[in-house]
Amino acid sequence: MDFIERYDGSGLMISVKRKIAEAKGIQKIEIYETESFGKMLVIDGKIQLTEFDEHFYHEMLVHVPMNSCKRAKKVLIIGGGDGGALREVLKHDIERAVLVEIDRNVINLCREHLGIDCGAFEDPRVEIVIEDGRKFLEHCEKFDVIIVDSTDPVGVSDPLFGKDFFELCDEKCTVFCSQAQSPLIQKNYFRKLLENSSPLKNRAMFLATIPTYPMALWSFIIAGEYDFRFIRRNFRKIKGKTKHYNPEVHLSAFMLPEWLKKEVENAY
Ligand code: AG3
Repeated sequence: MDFIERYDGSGLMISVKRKIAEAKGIQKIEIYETESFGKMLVIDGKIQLTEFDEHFYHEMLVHVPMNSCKRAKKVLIIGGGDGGALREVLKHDIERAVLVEIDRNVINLCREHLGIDCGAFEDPRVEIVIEDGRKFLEHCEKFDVIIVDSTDPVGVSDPLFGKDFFELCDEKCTVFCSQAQSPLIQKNYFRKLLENSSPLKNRAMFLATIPTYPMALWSFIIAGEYDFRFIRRNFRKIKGKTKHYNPEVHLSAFMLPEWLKKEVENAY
């Protein structure tokens, strides 16, 4: 059987052996066993991760901001119900990680059938909150780092790409990082994000290759008081290994090609 995700006149086909699990609540969640990429998580028809390349994404989303902090003890993850980002956050010497996920089905299904959290949900430093991330920000304390691991900016994730959301994030953390969609396709998502995230201080963009995401080139936004002088010191202290991230990859991710540099500069 072939699974196909289509976007803007193109798409990606992945051969699947079987569907392992499915849940329908505020979103349709499916977990598949694929022919070549291990298990795959799909939400509302869109590929969220495969075991083959989820490290590329989660390690960049987490270690780029975490390793750029002078001190990161309290971390907030918005979204990320599969537990991949949480697993990476826990490799750092933190005191507390709060994961705010709007859809409890994502956590339950992934914990039972996917397992990429590697026990992260049971860690005593972790607190899980089932709530809309934007609403949570209105009443939460300040965090050292906020990481946004969302789906595309439609449906339940739409509020996580609004100007008021970025304003709140700017207030509620020292360092901010969010996944920022493909800079090559579905450009309306990307442009909206560039426009609305302008309230963030020191905003910068970085890139990673994620083969199973639209057009394989993915972007991220970092903002706040990040400082690359801490990268190597923090990297040495990470517990457990990384499969993709290292300090060289971290720095090179900020080298934007000319076409993208222009686009980002124009949006600033
Ligand atoms: N969320 C960002 C991936 C979105 C991919 N979009 C798509 N396939 N249309 C990843 C969540 C994994 N924790």
